[in-house]
Amino acid sequence: NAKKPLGEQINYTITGIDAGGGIMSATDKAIEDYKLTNWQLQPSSSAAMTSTLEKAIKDKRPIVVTGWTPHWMFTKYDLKFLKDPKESFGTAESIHTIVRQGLKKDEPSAYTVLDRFHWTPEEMSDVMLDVNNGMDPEKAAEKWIKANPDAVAEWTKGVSKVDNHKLKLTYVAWDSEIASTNVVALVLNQLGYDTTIQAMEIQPMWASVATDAADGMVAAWLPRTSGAFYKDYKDKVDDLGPNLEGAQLGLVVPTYMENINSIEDLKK
Ligand code: PBE
Repeated sequence: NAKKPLGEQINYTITGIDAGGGIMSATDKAIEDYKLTNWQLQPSSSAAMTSTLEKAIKDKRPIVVTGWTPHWMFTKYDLKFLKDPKESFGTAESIHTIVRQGLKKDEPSAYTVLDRFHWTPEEMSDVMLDVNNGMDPEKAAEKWIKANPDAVAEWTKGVSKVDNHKLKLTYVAWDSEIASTNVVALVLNQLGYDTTIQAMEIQPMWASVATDAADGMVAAWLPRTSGAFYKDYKDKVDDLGPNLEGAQLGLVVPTYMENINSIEDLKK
């Protein structure tokens, strides 16, 4: 079986996530750029993708998934990004915080915290791993906040408390955004906000902030992944810049697939 070409072994299938994700269109582009003519990208969800990955790893079977960092899967499994010499997935990405245009005036405390919110891929991964291990996302956020008082103090220093003002943050239920949104919401609540967080698809998330239906979101992967949404909505929102730098996207395989190191190798 191991002698068969990789494509035949896995039905020429790349295991993807929800169809709206920027990583899905980037993968379509990679299939084109590298002329992976008989390959197909199978849409599913983040959760289904990681469970398919887990099963393959248990049996040491080959598998190719759409992957990104920060993500707990790199902590839990031995994985590698396939080299992408044609840069179909772009280079390093950042995750930006995007708020509604009136927020600065209406809720200066929330605006300041959202503007200052900034952490590292490692910090985000800590929260993601706890959630993956079964901790409730709110509890995982609380644990992280308790363990990182200096970071939280930097975001909240000198910010006036409020008396139970309502706020709404929207997000997409990717593991990374579950982590960041819960942490930010809890920090805001400690300042007196009553923050609702609401998960939705990527397009409604952008629209919610652009139309003032939500106050903000911390889930804008740029310049590439959510670039199309940014282009559509940039004049109707307030871009507060990166809250995390050094994110990466691509095709990911277990390290035991020793002969597969570049997207080019999928043609072997
Ligand atoms: N992701 C995680 C998203 C952005 C965050 C890589 C799955 C995507 O749009 O593909």
